[in-house]
Amino acid sequence: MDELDNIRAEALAAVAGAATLEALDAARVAALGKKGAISGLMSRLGAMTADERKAAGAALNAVKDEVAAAIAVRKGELDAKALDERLARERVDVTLPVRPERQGRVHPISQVMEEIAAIFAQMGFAVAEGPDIEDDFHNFTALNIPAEHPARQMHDTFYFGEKPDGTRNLLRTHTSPVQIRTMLTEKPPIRIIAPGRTYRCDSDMTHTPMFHQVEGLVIDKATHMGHLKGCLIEFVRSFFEVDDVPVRFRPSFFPFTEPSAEVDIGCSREGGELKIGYAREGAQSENDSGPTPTGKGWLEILGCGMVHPNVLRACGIDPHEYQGFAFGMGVERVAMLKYGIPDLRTFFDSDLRWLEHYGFLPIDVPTLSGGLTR
Ligand code: 2NM
Repeated sequence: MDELDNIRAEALAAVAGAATLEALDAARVAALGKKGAISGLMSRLGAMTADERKAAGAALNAVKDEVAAAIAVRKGELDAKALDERLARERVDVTLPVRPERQGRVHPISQVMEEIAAIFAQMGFAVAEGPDIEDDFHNFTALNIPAEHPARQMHDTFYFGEKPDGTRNLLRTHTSPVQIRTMLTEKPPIRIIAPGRTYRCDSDMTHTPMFHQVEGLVIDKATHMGHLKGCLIEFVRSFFEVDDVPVRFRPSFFPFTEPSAEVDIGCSREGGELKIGYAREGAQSENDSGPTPTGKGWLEILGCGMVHPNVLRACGIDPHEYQGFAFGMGVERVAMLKYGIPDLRTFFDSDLRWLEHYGFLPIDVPTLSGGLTR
């Protein structure tokens, strides 16, 4: 079988000499393809005697396997070479400065959370964080939300599957479980804000299944409603950067606070443009039902209240020794009001042109001394 030796040597040389993946494939077709050299020899087996065929067939198969193995090895080498070349070709120098037209933007949600944190940091609040995946106790039970409460229903809360013990985890529906965890692990006095993602099974023009909240908590021996009012009025004026913005506390209800209130800020509308605070001239008659085409109205921006004694007790804090206040706000909502963003859903579109318009430059880090926004 000199002929087979020649074919073997030729095929192995062609494989070893293949400089590209295309050349290697051509060598494979020439040796092993349907019309290739080895197939050519195979087709001659039929004309042999049984003994001849057995010996020749085995020899052919051995060469076939050897050539196939050589092709696999060479393919590995060529693939590695191609990858090295591609990595070299696509190399970028990440230390080069960003071109101005390529400058990234800080998302308004990130910017507004930083602004809120800067204001509360100035007032002595620390930032606390917790898991997005929570359990029933931290998200509901400890917050004085009873088992029959509608917030616990499937259609408001994203639940995970049942665990072996029969309980189900959930995506937190507010950042309040962070406050619960803080009260359980830290001794008063407590002064924290809890910014983060929250989830509710709700999706329409004004609701997204994931949204952001900043909540706050103050616990001390003699904290009272006057502290709550002073703290939140100060926050609202700093945040909207309007010194004389009217603020109103309207009685409300939450299971986790008593008494509870909602905070409204005064606004006016002139020529379709919503303005936080009252216009100095030409403002129309007082109107309690919200902004009107022209004139004054109220916008709800926060919920708050004195922490319910049941919540303190659930966290091992004696309500006869300590009391405090808590508050919560939707970040998307206050961002829309402050920066005139008309459509909630656009926050989550990842539209670069929108980001270029509403986003912030990374150097515009909010600080109170530098002005929250420039
Ligand atoms: C709000 C409104 C009012 C609140 C209460 C608590 C806790 F854990 F201390 F009980 N955390 N957050 C609270 C109170 C949240 O959001 C609209």
